[in-house]
Amino acid sequence: MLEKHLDEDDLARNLRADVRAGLTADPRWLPPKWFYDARGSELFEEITRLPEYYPTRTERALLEQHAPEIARITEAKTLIELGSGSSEKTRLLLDAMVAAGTLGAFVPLDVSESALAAAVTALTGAYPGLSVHGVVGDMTRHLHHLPDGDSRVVAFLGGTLGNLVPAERAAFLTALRDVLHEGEWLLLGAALVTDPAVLVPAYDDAAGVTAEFNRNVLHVINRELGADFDPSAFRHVALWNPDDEWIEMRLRSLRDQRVRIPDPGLDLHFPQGSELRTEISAKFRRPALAAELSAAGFTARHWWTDPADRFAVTLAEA
Ligand code: AVJ
Repeated sequence: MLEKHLDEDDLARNLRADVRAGLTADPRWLPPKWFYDARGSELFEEITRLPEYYPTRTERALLEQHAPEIARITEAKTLIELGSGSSEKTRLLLDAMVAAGTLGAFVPLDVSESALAAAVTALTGAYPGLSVHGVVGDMTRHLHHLPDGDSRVVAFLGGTLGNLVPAERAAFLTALRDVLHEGEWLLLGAALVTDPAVLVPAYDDAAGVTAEFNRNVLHVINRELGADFDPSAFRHVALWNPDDEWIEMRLRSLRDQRVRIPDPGLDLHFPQGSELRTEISAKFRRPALAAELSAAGFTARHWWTDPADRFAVTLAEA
């Protein structure tokens, strides 16, 4: 079943506020959550299969290796997943937790209703004994709608924490800690700082799928707010920011152009070469991540990485 905390109105209101704030700022920016309409979620799934995009397969290998141990340590009765998307990798956790005999419920939460509905249907069929309860919501606003319980594990995979800037991460982790009881768990997937020669192509693939994904946010704004962006007049840019240790995705205007967004009534000028930041994807180091978790009231208890040290799965106790 699906529980909805985002309807079309709420979505448009929220997008309008973000567009007003981000596109009138200097430099211009937009939050990455607006990539994920039905098309954007499909493009992201395509990204996860690209040769250059190592995070998904690296994390999957880690989960394959360690899911039984994670199930044993946590004795999860309820698995919650934030930003669940297709929940494809999560099946490894579900298999292990069902096999351990503890799990009764799975609660995926995502902003994309289409991706979530497909996942809930597939998982309900694949796990007949399990209660699968999808929540359409925004993880930065709707944590209080998650079901209460005991022995809950919150999975936050894929490196999505890196989409938030440090202050947002602190607020988010603290809010998450607040809805958990002592002894419950956060299972966090985090991409690690690694060679920019590996990082940058992961966000600028040869087939141009990430470029399409990036431009998709302009299609979303056109559809939801009646704007007249010409997405083909913006070029995809991905770069490594060594000071902040994050990947930035930007859209660069290919020509001097104006864009009209009727509601909130913006008339925007994009000089040729001007940029709009659409995503940050922060990469982490172990001590700093442990410190962030600890500042939010979690204790990092376990840490697993791949041989190349590009991705970590960590288990933190509330
Ligand atoms: C889904 C947020 C983890 O930051 O790597 C993939 C999104 N952006 N390619 C990431 C993304 C460009 C992805 N996350």
